[in-house]
Amino acid sequence: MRATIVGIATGTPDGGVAVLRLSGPAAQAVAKEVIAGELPPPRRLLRRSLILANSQEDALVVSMPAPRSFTGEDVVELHVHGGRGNVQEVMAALLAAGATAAGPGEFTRRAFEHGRLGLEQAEGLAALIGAQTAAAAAQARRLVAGELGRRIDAICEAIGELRAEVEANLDFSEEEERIAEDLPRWQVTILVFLEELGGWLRRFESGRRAREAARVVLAGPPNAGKSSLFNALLGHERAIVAPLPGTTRDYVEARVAIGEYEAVLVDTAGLRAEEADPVEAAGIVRSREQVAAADVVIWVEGADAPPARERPALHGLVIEVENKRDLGESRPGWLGVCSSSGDGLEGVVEAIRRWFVGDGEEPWIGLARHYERASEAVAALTTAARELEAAAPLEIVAFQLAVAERRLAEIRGLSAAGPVGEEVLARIFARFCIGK
Ligand SMILES: Nc1nc2c(ncn2[C@@H]2O[C@H](COP(=O)(O)OP(=O)(O)O)[C@@H](O)[C@H]2O)c(=O)[nH]1
Ligand SMILES: [Mg+2]
Repeated sequence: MRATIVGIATGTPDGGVAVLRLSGPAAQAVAKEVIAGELPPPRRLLRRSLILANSQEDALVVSMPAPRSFTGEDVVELHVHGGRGNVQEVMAALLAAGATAAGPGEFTRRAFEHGRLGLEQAEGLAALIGAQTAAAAAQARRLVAGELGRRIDAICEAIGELRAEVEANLDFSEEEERIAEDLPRWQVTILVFLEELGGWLRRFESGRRAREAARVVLAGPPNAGKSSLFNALLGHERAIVAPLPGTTRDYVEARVAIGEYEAVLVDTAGLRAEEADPVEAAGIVRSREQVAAADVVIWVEGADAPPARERPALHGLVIEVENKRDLGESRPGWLGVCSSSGDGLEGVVEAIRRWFVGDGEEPWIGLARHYERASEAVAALTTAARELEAAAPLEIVAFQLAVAERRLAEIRGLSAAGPVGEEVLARIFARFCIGK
């Protein structure tokens, strides 16, 4: 019989309340052993005393019998007072009653094994627990809710239908005419699949951006007001501002919220050609490195200065900002700001935000594994389309369609499509905390 596991389900045992969760065939028996009195009826949270080694603990207990529980097994949750000492004592009582301590991700893994969750939903849970921003959490919740899973099921079914049709023609390969009739329709169908999957890959990419912090580098000539703009965006004086050119010697970075997203803002030493002292020169080398690694470059020049003579090749999203607009305007078309008063700052924030939202399609969470499998499905479908075009044997076309189906099904971890290897599962669930 499978072990009945117990884990602390709340993030920290030092909260006001801690939740211990039992899952497995003996969950109810183990709980009964510790509770004075009856186990509450299913799905009702009732107050019970727990008998501990030297005292009693006042708890709220809920029982969720299989299969309608998170893991698909019998589950009992005990809500007890928080605090390490108390939680350890309750834990000890449950272990003494026959439960085994859960490993990282073991509850979620059981949920996956009992078909309560697709693998991508399990990964979504890990992402939700690890989400550092509201945007990341929102995406993770959608993954957990099964949005991607439903689309995968739908497209796999459609690819499967096409494959069945192609396979049905395998035996009639001499009937060239019939196949010639179906061919254009098959090709169009594959193109529709490719378009859909191409959209997924784009949305995975914007999802990745939304979850990560963008590296936003402020660069430009000395004295343009880069450090002033950096401080203004941060809302406090972090970088040194001075009227002397060459004040910022090394780069300075800080995290800043960009609406619901997050950015690492980097202030750099001004770029100038004319010779600087060795320290400033070293700073300039670093500035160039920062610019090269940037997702977004905010190129700053001051309204009181002539156009910069030196401007490195910029890539990524480039935002041209003219600072010191209180002193005039000499670069029409640039975003104008006045770092000293804060005028125009919202425009800069909005421009950075565009890096995250991209072309407006709603971003999806796409973990690296999802992106890889979907890309492999795209490659297989592309090959299938090319082979149809080249009048290759239909077996080969059907094979490529099957590969595409299998790659997509692997995102969900479905065993019908050939089980996802133990190694992959172990890697995914090892990332969880204990108790999840
Ligand atoms: N009038 C005006 N002066 C500014 C503004 N922003 C910065 N400065 C001044 O420009 C000088 C250089 O600023 P700083 O932020 O150190 O420039 P950096 O070398 O590009 O980092 C300082 O004397 C700032 O007070 C602005 O919006 N208006
Ligand atoms: Mg500076």
